[in-house]
Order: sequence, then structure tokens, then C-alpha cells
Amino acid sequence: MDIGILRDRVDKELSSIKTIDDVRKVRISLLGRKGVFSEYIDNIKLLDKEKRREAGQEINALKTETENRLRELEISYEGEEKGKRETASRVDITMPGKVPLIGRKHPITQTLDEMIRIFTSLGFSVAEGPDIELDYYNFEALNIPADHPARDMQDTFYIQNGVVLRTHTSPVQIRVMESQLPPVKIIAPGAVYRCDNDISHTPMFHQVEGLMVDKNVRFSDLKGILSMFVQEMFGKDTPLRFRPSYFPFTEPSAEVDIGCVICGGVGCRVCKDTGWLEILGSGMVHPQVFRNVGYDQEEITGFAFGMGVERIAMIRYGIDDIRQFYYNDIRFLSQF
Ligand code: 2NM
Repeated sequence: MDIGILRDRVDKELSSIKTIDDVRKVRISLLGRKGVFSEYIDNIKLLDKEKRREAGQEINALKTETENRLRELEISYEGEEKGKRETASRVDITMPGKVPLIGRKHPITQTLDEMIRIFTSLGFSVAEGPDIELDYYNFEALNIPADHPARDMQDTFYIQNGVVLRTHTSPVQIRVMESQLPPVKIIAPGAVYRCDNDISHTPMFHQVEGLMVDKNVRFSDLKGILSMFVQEMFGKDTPLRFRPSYFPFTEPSAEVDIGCVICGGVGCRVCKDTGWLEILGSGMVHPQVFRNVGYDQEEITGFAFGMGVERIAMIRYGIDDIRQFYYNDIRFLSQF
């Protein structure tokens, strides 16, 4: 009696199994009442007396092993079969597909990108600098005196002695002027920080400041550049006006209004019935600022301006509460 042949038969039949039905068929053919194992066990009695015991033990061991392997196969095919049935009942292939949500840029980024596009098309380069700034670059070099209210603890985030979160992007312009000679024609976009939080102020907001310095730069150049900007940003027929103002770093200084884009100038809640919306501050760079960066203020002149990106975006999209930009509510953000 050759147990090797029996083992080969078992291996061959087990490896042919592909479904739960195969498991049942193979179990009957190997372990059934008229199966292969029965046949071998019946034949033990034909052996010599002394060989019967050994053959019986070997066949029984192989039988137990075969039973175990069949049980394992049965469990794994059962699971597979069950999984198929469940999947078939769970997935309704007639359902419409899920449309993935498509992301987009934040409205402030969209507005900032558009502002940068307009100014670069007018020949301005983009300059950047640190958000954490020295008191010197944020205030001192800009001719802002020690007792100016902007330098108060209540208005500025102080990091440590002589170090602040920048309250405007003007320090970037100072750094650029320190490091290169005129002509300079740059914008400085980026985040700025002020201790303020209400319907029209967030502690972090964004600015775009511009600076043009060369021989013979005049106030009319400022008017030309800002007119072009307003026409591109708000439309060709948008009216524009300059009002006298004051900044420590410009002389003369001017604030710029555009005709109210909500009411067309007849008066409404947004423009507080004035027909005008203030959009930016500007002026001719103060000679003291040029002295601070080592420029010869007899040789060159320049204009500068600064505006809030959130304010431009609020006018552009007709939003009345600046804080909407920072709640990160997808129902608000997905409108832009
Ligand atoms: C403003 C208004 C007016 C300004 C001035 C300078 C610099 F560095 F040239 F002195 N940068 N930005 C400026 C001038 C900013 O923001 C309302």
C-alpha cells in the first residue's frame, strides 16, 4: 500500500477547488462513504499483521489533515460567496455617479491675483518681505513718529522689543529701496496684522502697496496708474476722485474714491449716501523716507499707494461683513 499515491491524490483534488461547490464535491470523493479514504482503510486488512498498525496511523493522520484543509477552504470560499451576494445587493449600479466637489481659489486670493495681474501689466514687479518685521522698517524708516497712534500696543502686535507683526507692507518697499538704486517700480502684496476685530476689520488682512521711484515721477503719473487700475478692476466708466489727506510717509497725500458700484452714485447704504467708496491711500514719497534709504531726494521723486485686498473684494462682490472671508463656510466660499 502506497500512502504517497494517496497523498498525491489528495493534493491534486484540493488544488482543483475553485468554488464552494467544488469543496463539497471533493469532500465526498475523498472522505465520503465510498470515497478514496474508505477504500484505503478497507484495504488495511489485506496487509501483513505487523504493517497494519503503521499504515492505519499514517492514513488516519492524512485523513485528519485533509479534513482540516477542506474546512479551511470551505470557510474562505463561503466568505467570498457571501461577500459577492452582499455586494450585489448593496451596490445599485443604476444610481447616478457621485460628482466630486471641485475646489477653487479663495475670493481674497482671486482678488489679489487680479490686482497683481493688472499692476504687472502696467510694468510693476512683485516684491515680498517678512511678516515679522523690525520696528525700524515698519515705523521708523517710514517717518512714523514714536508717539504716532499706530505704534500703540493697542494697535500693533508686538513680538518683543523692536519686533512687530507688520501693520502694512511698506517695510517691503523700504527694504527694496535700501538694496537697489532707482528706477524702482514694484508692488508689495501680502498679509498684514493689526489689533482690530469688527464688521470691517480682521486682525489679519491683506494689502497691495505700490511704489514707483525715478527721475521726474510726478503726481500725474500716480493719477494715470491708479486710473488704469480702477478701470481694469471695476470697469471702464468707473469715476475716480482724489481727496487731500495725510500720511507721515507721503507729501502731498491723497485718498482715492471710486463712484459707488452698488448704486451708481445716487446714494445707498454701502456708500452711506455719499455716492463714493474709499478704496486706497496714496501720495508722493516724503523726502525723509528717501533720506532714510540713502536716495538723493534732490535727484529723484516717487509716488506710493496702498490698498486693502479685503476691501476691494467686498466692493467687487458686494459683501458687507469682512469676517465672512475667514469663517471658512463652504456655502459662502463656493459662491465665488
Ligand atoms: C499708503 C498710502 C500712501 C506707502 C509709502 C511707501 C514708501 F515705502 F514708499 F514710503 N510705501 N507705501 C504708502 C503711501 C502707503 O497706504 C495707505
